[in-house]
Amino acid sequence: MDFETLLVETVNGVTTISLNRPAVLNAFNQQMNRELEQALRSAERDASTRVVVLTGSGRAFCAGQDLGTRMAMLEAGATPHLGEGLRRNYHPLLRRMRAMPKPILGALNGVAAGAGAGIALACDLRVMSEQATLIQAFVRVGLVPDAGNFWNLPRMVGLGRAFELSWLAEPLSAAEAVRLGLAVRTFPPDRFPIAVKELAERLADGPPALYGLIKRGLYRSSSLGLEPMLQYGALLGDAAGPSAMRRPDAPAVRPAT
Ligand code: LHQ
Repeated sequence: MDFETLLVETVNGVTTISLNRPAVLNAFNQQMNRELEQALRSAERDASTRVVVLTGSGRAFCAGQDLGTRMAMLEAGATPHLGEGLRRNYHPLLRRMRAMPKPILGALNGVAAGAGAGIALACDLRVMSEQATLIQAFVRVGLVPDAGNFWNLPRMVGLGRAFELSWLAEPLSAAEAVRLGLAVRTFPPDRFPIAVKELAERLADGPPALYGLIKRGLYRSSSLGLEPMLQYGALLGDAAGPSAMRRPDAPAVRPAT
């Protein structure tokens, strides 16, 4: 499938989707929202994709909503409806990322701001180039955070840090992002592509059905109490045995003696 705003390639079970509007730091226009949703849908269906890497072309990951497009709309007399833009352009994308049973690795090669930070935090895990930053930029442009940030950010960093990041809108360094648990590893910029490839291929080598079940369990844990989560975990446990054995090259699962 060819896209105007994305580069997509699949190698060794890893589908890399690069946001590709580098002149505007990969800011989202409606077309990129739509194309990203399509690319994720086709990666989900594609049997040769075991892991998705989401990254950016050029020096940024994503600078959020394209403010140029937004200014042009305002100048043309359009009334800003943030909620409608979020419902139409971002929510389908965020739902698709959450529902996809395959791992999504966010490879933050550079700055992730506003809705770009929202999409980054909606990946299942993140690695960052040492020069990358995360910015909850919304208040700088008169907006409240969303595109998933309201849900993900406080769960990841706790309420105090979520207030600090959202109100002060300062760039958070990669090292600090790892310290707060927002990213799992940093790599020097010159090693970033190869380090991302190695990690993604390691994930692609893992048991896909188990990874999918673990993804469901971990996300469900954010909204369930202990007892329902124990029950849900047991259901996932039941599902895990046969699913683990579905992979032809998986070692045989033997009952514990
Ligand atoms: C951009 C952008 C950009 C267009 C840099 N758009 N061109 C959700 C849903 C619905 C509606 C509205 O909003 C939302 C939520 C949002 O995401 S609102 C947008 C939130 N994002 C921001 O506020 C970030 C705006 N950008 C920046 O603060 C800076 O560009 C950062 C800190 C990301 C990078 O700074 P620098 O490294 O100094 O780069 P730069 O500022 O020089 O930008 C390079 C070029 O990219 C420049 O164009 P030019 O033609 O002068 O080279 C910028 O105009 C363009 N650009 N962000 N969001």
